[in-house]
Amino acid sequence: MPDPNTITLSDEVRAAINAGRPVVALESTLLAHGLSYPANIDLAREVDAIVRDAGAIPATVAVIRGLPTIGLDDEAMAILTQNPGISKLSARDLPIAMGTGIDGATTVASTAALAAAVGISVFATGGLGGVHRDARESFDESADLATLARASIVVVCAGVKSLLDISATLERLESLNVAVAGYRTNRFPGFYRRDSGYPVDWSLDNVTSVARVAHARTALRRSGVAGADGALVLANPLPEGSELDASVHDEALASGLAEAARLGIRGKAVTPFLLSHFHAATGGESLRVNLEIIRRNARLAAEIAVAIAKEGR
Ligand code: PSU
Ligand code: MN
Repeated sequence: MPDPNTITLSDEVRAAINAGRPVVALESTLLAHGLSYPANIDLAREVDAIVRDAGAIPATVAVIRGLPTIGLDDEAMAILTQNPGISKLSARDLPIAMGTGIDGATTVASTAALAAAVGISVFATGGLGGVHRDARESFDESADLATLARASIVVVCAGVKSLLDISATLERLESLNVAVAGYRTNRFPGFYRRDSGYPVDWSLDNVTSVARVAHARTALRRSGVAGADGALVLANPLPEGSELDASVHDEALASGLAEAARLGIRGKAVTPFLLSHFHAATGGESLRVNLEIIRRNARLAAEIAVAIAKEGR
């Protein structure tokens, strides 16, 4: 366990980790920058209950007054959800946030890095960051990818959004030795849609097999085997009937990409800009889908955390 002055754990999360009980890490950028108040706080409360119902302890990650914190109290949750100007912190931003004492929301990269460092084995999010469509010119590739190559954790997500270059993202995950499997599917999901148009090599059909894979990866890493120190990305598609309508999706995507290019949106503003464009352009339909994805991923992550704890005994 790292120095307690570097990463602050809530009493509940610390006790659960020490006892080997199931814990699920949760990302905070999707609350602070992917949704607005009060939808974000409502979702945070719902997800908390979903994870507990499934037998695990929820552990939302953020930086509060310069302290990387795992397991947020009500005050920290209020700071995170009611302050749209709060910083978005990737892994490289953590020392800056700590040194300057600010509050910030953590991305997939920084959430996975912090959670893995304290021994949490499962993390639930919505969609991963990835390679942007204009990356050949902009070099815009999310630090989520390189960080997942070094964070030993199972990441439950709904694939990546179609606003990214999905093919390039999958190729980069392969180059970086990040394991990718579908949950009960051989098609990589595209967040709002069940099938991004690209396959995944592996499908895992139940949480026990996910837990066995996670334990095998940990065993290889502990044996010093190169390439085994990264994440396992488990892509959990929406059920049939819940997807965003294909033409609504394609229209929102085209107008969002055009608008981002016209306004010259750059850097870490690109992803939040496109997400909020989607919510506006689909008249809230994408918001409904987004919430459903996060609830489902939190439930599956909790079931996996329970299975990992059981298999570990
Ligand atoms: N993709 C989504 N929803 C999100 C994000 C990505 O579908 O909320 C957020 C996550 O926090 C992710 C971050 O880690 O955006 C990636 O941002 P960037 O592309 O700037 O690395
Ligand atoms: Mn970027």
